[in-house]
Amino acid sequence: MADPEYVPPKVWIWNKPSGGRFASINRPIAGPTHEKVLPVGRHPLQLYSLGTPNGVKVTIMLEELLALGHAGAEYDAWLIRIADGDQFGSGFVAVNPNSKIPAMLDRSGARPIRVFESASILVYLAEKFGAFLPTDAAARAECFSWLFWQVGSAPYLGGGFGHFYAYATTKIEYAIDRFAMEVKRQLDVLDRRLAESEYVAGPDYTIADMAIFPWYGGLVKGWIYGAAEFLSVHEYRNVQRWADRLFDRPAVRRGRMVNRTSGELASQLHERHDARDFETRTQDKLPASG
Ligand SMILES: N[C@@H](CCC(=O)N[C@@H](CS)C(=O)NCC(=O)O)C(=O)O
Repeated sequence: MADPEYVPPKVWIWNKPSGGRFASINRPIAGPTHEKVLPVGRHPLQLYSLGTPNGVKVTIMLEELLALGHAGAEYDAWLIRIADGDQFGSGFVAVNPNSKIPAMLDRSGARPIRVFESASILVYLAEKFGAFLPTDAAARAECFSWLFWQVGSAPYLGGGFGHFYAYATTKIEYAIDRFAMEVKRQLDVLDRRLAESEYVAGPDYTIADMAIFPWYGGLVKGWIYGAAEFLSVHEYRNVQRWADRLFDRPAVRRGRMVNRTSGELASQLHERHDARDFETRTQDKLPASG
């Protein structure tokens, strides 16, 4: 139930931290908070990101493109620590005025091209390399429909369910019920689709799968929010089958390691500048920093 004591004032003002896990980075204004130039590596693509579900969509795509032999998809992945406010540095804001990871610079042409919003980056890369996006009109439309289904749905999962179930300082039954209901409905949408189709957009693996997997695959595998039991995710058998299949792909496994800062040290590759980094530069292989 809503807090009976709280009566919203006539005009909302920012006079206290929002509370919850991300209180230190939440603010009601955009723009940079400090000057900071972004690093640039030697590869055509520069990625500024973190290994969250939104970040992982892009690193999976880049690893898949490289696995297909697209050398032009070589990339430097730089770590943006959002809990430290790196997304508010002037260099980052110039690449993404929305101050959220992931953000990418394509430096392969005469002038750098900035791309932000994870789905936009997926479409950009799919078009640039002619991969993981069907060309047939009907199949392409289906792929975009599911891709944008993810874009519209995941905020209910992350900002709604995940926030109130896992991060909020108080457990509000009304909010958790509302978003658990919606997330279970979304899982059922996906489960029914995957009962009739091998991959989300049809018989082929596409950017729609790459976008949906880190969120909904992560949820049914218990990787995000620790809510597998609460949401009875075992019920979504087709989503489970699909998630297992994606997780079997070496590029997906590599993509999940890039810019990752939690979990087993061997699974964390904070920055990726070379394909060999997966073997030599995971956190278990680097000297512990003071
Ligand atoms: N719709 C955006 C969402 C990106 C997003 O929410 N990124 C989060 C991490 S997963 C972030 O950077 N948060 C930092 C902040 O809110 O200050 C996308 O898909 O790229």
